[in-house]
Amino acid sequence: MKWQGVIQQYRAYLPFADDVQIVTLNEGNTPLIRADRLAEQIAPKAGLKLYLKYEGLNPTGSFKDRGMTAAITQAVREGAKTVICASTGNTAASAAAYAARAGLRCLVLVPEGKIALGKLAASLAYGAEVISINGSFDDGLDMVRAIVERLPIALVNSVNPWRLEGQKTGSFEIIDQLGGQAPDWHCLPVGNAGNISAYWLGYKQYGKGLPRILGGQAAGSAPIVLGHVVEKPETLATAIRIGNPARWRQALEALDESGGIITAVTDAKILESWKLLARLEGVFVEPASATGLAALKQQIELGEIDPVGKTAVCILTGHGLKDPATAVDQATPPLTLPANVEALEAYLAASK
Ligand code: AN7
Repeated sequence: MKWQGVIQQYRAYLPFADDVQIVTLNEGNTPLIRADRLAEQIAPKAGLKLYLKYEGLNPTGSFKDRGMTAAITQAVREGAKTVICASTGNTAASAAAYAARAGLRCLVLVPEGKIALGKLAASLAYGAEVISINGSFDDGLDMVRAIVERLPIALVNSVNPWRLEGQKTGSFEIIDQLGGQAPDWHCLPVGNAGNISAYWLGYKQYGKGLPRILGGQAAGSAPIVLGHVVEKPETLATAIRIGNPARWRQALEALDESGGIITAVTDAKILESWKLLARLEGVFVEPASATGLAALKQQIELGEIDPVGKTAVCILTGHGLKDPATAVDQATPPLTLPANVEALEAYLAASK
């Protein structure tokens, strides 16, 4: 059957009215890529079956589109004319795109100077009203939660339950792509904790086995690991620069019920895994998206996870082109040569 987005594909598992008008960009159906070179790097000779769920290949370049098709579909159903969210960037771009498609006004609040360029560019291109606040994502979330109490505006952050409904289709897809069974480990970055909560809902609902969940937080923004709010979250992985996750309680439930682990990884380790993904497997992601892999690598090194014969899926939440500045900062600058073949030949001779 032709793929027409996650609502159409998994309709039987979603609580939409029969006659709902679906707002979709044909999101989902992202590749689950076997990564043998990477597996050998992080767990030599262990026979680890490692898979990468490349969510950066969704229509707006991040996993957020799965939940956004659901949230915008339901907002339209309920008669909304305006939607709003706070965002570190990806939710903003996704909300802006689906709102454009549905003909809704869209406002997005982003932390000033802490949103990656690709996310800002996309949100503006889709015609959202982008509002920069001199505060964190958490401050923005407080603001949008308060404004929807006062004005008839639909909130499309993952505190909106429809976001989780759409997002949980990621679990269904992984199980389908693995031939009908769940992996042993499901590894992902944790920011506002919508994704971890949604995946766990999905695995439980599908009834085809349960993985253990491994959540990674950036060390400078690790409230769930620390057990307290982080007032001034910091990390180079700006997508997950969040100090007070809205779905904190549900994340703890997912971790507890699955026998899972939540751990903090340093920015250096996030970048290390980000580089391994690109250089060993040709998969370019934004830094936050490497946090699940960094957590897995770290827990294997610490002896907390035994990789032998296991199947692990790492959720790669956003595309590398979201954050071109970090990619360029991390690289050696390109070489400059005169425009002739002799110069190129001389370079190759010297660099053998
Ligand atoms: C690439 O866009 O919170 O734990 O406002 O963009 O469900 O929050 C983004 C989060 C991981 C964390 N990876 O997911 C936002 C926002 C990427 C992200 C996360 C985000 P949640």
